[in-house]
Amino acid sequence: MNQPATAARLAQTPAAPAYVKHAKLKAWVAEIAQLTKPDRIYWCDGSQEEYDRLCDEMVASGMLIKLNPQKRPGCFLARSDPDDVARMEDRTFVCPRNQEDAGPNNNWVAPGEMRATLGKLFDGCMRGRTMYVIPYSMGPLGSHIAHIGVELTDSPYVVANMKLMTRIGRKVLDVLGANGYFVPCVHSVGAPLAPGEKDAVWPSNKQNKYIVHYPETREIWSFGSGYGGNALLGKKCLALRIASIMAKEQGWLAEHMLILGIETPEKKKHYIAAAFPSACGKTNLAMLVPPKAFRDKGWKVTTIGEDIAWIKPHGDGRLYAINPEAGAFGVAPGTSEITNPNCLAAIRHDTIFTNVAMTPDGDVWWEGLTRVPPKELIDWQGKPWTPGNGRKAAHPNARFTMHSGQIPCVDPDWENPNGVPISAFLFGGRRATAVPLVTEAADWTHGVYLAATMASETTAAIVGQVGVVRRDPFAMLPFCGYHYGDYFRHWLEMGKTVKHQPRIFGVNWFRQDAKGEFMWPGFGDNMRVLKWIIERVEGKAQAVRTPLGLQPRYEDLDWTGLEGFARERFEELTRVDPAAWRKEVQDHAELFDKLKARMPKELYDVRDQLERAL
Ligand code: O2Y
Ligand code: MN
Repeated sequence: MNQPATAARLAQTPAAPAYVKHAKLKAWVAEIAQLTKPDRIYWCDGSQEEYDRLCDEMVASGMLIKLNPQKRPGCFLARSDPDDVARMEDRTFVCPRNQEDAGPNNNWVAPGEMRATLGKLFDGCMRGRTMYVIPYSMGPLGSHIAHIGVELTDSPYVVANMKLMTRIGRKVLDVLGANGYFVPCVHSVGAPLAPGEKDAVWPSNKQNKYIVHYPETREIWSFGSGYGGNALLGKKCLALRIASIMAKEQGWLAEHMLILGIETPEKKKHYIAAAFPSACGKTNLAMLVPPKAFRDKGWKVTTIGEDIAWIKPHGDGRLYAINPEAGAFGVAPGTSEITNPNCLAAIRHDTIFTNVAMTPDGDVWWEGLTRVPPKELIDWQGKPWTPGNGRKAAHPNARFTMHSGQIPCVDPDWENPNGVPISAFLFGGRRATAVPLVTEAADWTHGVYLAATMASETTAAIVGQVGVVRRDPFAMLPFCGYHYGDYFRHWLEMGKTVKHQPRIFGVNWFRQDAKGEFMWPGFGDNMRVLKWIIERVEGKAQAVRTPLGLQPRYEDLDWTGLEGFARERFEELTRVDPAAWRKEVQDHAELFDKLKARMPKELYDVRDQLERAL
């Protein structure tokens, strides 16, 4: 990697704290400061005092609102600019030298051209602001699966969120030492301040937004947005796009997956990693509360992570996973005592809310939190709101940021540096039609096919159309940092590296009946499907062969507590409609066609078999 370390640069390095021993890091910070020209440089130590001070400063500047300490102790509300409310896929670029390497799944601009564009935008972009240096670890400190990044940002909101969601500060520099490797990340809201100019409450750049990744040098540059995945560069940019590239080179997997633990009544512990596209209920599944009848029998669910998994082969022939994050940036709307009580308990305190509504007594509210909305609210844009006025009180992509340690059902091993062994992979999307409740792949290659061809209806987590079915292989469409064909091949190869391959399953909680109603209750009742999956892994449950793979019969699921669920409804929910599937398989062919320059032949073979079976 290209980290400059010339004597001249070092001579110009602004004073870094004495504990910073890494000469290349200091030189790089100086270099970026020379370009961006901040008024001040601040090295984050990661302490609680530092977090409290920054939050106080943001309250003073109006960027944060302190919520009622009786109702939400340690909580704050941020309201973003209405133009800066979600990830922007059309402004996200992966720029390897060779365009083919980015694949048709990424926006590409030649790196030289992109550097020229960004060079101009970043020149002086931090004037009037502080540049914060955030050393951060993705993964438990010192874990052999973890990696270190350093984000330079002019947003104190980013620092506060990174403190909750990753491990930041001095302890990271201790692990980095004098020569350790770090991923360099530069972020600016792109709103320099002239002397005496009043700052915006949520500074951003309306004209220019860029989220850029350079694979060869593993650099991340983000300009113009202060929101979520665009600005918290450890998350989608490092932990998925750059990490997916590193994982391919180094023989591991960086995936858009939650990780949950399941303890059986026999006290056997299993871990499942599950990939779903954005805002498909991953947080709810990761923190699932089993139905009472299951809890009474001794089934327990625990959370390792709710968005990202880094997975490595282990000497015992299994795949082990860590959650590289230490907190969540979860979607608030729809989160309630009924859908996710664990999450609601986690965000009672010490949480940053973004773009939710505020009650007159300084608490928060969003659509779905309560059945009946409060009589009056201040909406996510700071305007008075009353029920029935035709506007949403919270933005559909409103978020909470909280530390994973606050989740009541967090797994005791959530910070285990060695990770946890994975028994099964789940791949799911939001599909109103065609896709059955659960299907087990016949083998690893078939499982890779199932994941490669998954699709989902889009939601508010991204800017653009909502409710359109799009192919989202492995739920990685916005996050795979290289050509999807190479990515599928990497998955096929990874299967060969482990003796004990996790089983692979496809799920769909969102199938609808002819009246447009969801056929499956979802939420805690998903435990019934998870139980079948665990029993398949343990060789205890039956399944029937269908053209799509193996499926449970009605009698293979445990219906205790849901006896009213009719056999006919289950059969409809798991039905394979050959006509719909012939169309699906055609869509698969179209996807493969777009990727054909690098598609593995094995997946064409599975497609042909599926076509014949139908
Ligand atoms: O809107 C954003 O920037 C957040 S996107 C996000 C946040 C947390 C978890 N997943 C996602 C996603 O889009 O997959
Ligand atoms: Mn996600």
